[in-house]
Amino acid sequence: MRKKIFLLSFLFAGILQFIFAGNADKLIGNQISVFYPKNYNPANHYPSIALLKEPQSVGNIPADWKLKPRFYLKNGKSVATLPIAKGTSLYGTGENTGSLLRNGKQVTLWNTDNYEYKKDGGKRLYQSHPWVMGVNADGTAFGVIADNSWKQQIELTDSIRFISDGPAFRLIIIQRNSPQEVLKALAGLVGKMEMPPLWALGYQQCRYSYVPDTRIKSLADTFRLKKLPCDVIWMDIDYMDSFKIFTFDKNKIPNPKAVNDYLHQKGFKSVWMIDPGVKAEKGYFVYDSGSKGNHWVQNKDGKEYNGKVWPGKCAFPDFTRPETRAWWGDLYKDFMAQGVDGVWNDMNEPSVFDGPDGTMPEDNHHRGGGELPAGSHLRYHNVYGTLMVKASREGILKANPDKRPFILSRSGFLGSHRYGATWTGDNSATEGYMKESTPLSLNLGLSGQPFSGPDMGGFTGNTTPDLFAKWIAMGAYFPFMRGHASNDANNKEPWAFGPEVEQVSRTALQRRYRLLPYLYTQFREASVSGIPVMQPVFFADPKDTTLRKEDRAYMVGSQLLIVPKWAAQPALPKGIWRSFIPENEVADNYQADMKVKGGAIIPLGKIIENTTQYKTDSLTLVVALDKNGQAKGVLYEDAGDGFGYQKGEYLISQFAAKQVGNVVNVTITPQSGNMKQVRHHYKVRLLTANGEYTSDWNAKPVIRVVTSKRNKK
Ligand code: NBV
Repeated sequence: MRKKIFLLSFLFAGILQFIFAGNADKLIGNQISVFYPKNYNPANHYPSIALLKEPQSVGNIPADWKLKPRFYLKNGKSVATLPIAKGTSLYGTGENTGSLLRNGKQVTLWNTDNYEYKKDGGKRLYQSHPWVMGVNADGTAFGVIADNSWKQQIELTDSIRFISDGPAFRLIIIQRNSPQEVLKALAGLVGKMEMPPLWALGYQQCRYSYVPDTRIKSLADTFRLKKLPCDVIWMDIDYMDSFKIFTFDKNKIPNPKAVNDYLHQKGFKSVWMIDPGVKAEKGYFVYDSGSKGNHWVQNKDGKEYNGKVWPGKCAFPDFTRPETRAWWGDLYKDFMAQGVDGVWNDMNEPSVFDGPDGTMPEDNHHRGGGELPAGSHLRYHNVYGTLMVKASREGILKANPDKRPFILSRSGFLGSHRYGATWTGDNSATEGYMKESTPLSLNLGLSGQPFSGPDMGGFTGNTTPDLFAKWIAMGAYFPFMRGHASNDANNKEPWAFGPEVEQVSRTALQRRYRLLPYLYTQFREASVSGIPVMQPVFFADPKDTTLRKEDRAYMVGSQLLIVPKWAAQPALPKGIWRSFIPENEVADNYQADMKVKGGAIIPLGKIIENTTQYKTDSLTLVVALDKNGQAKGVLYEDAGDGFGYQKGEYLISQFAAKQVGNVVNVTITPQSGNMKQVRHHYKVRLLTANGEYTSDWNAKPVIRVVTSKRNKK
């Protein structure tokens, strides 16, 4: 056996040496280069968890390549530095506290269960993205990946500096003409988000925890009774029997299938929590089968590692092992058969109550397998959650091969957006946390993860009516929109704060649901190009350096600007941006200002209560002309779930508006996809400097709006 292992590792080292052929710096794509330190040993990093595949040389680095890193060892740590020119704005570094602009910041990449972001001054949160994007003074941009999963720090003081506790690592550098192009190139390397089911874009209601079953049902009933749009109800840990994953507490949830059926009948989907810690209790089927398959992470002596989490003493699956990932994935079969729609992977940094620094010891042992070598927890800690979600996704897909999986994961790494969405952990009910949630999600988007959002309303502490109203009015446009509350906090459902805030919530939620045709189109865009759904304002004009810091206002796609009511004097892009308010809205003091870019057309749908009612048969096209009297827009449609869209069952329609004299013609042209087109009825709302003009509803492919006084609104 030993001989066999020796021969295999010899072969493995040989293959690696061949692949890395002297670790020479090289060009690996158009304006993308990889740089190696002299003492680089591929066995310490290969295969990369962040990258889709091992990059291949396409030639030598051009002689005029400017961004050259320096590698060195300092105080026993491996360092890589990239000098930056004056006027460079830095972004990315994943999930961070603080402002959108990262210049001057320090970040630790060591996934941490960071309650209220208080540990280590919030310098490390639940995820690690060894990635920095730089925008030069002239609007051109670059990006740097430190292809390294080991514990490390990013310092953005006088230069970009990655400092690792692990062995020397390589850097991949992308150069492009704009930040958007950098993100497309990043997506080419680390992959894109898969299209989520449409229901995951709806409003989601969570609490730690909605139990028993009667409470879940009455929660669902109240949403419908009050006509507050909502798609998803979330079940937190208390549904489990003694916190044992893949079980249900018989007293609280005697019939999980019946609960899910009830929710489905009312047009809801359900998401249920699954943590990585498995109660170490003989006779519990997950622990027994895990022990039989030898699936647990080991301590440094090669024995089963145990640590304390919710169920007490737990064992932890070693997700570096392909056999363990397959076993874990198969556990979802019976679970999903209960009618579960989505899964919430929490505590997967992993969080261990009695472990050093709240996690596993760094010298714990992961056995690896397949291409992944055995290694210490110091090497695999930051990717533990990512490998867990990968295994969850594969298992859920196997259980329900015709449905798009939806998984929410707390922990993540650069590239984890390939497997699931995320939220920004345990925030608190204060205005500070509310404001911070925008740069948090923006920087996740600038680090490859387009599907994120905060615990809306704030997780810990009691939320005041005013804070809830402010938060729901600004959060209605985030890619992921879920209200959540800790077990000791007040009720935080939209009706819990009295009739005024309930109406503010209804308006905000109706806005989100009316925007779904546009929002879903942005998700499609992110899934094909890597451009984030939620974008910083400076994306509207990367050359305008006055926009670089703005992180109160934000954009959804490139055509819609959101300015929260509370954002005083935000820096906004120059040019034409026209505000609009959806028809028949009840006015209040909280709703955000929605601005359409001059030259853009935004499709709005009808007011619905959940996405099972989603139809694109009646669309309102909100048109803002550019200075040449023209505008364009896109609509992406598909079945909202399943994989037919990958075989062409989708429809992309183009909208184009053109002004000739006092007439604006809006033309709708199917562009690609072979999904049967529903007969669309359109109404145009033309926003101009002199007010608004509307057309009647009709189904013609060209809609005429006459900008005469008669139909001016
Ligand atoms: O499962 C309970 C909570 C959950 O509600 C929260 O969203 C997670 O971030 N979970 C953490 C564990 C305990 C939090 C105190």
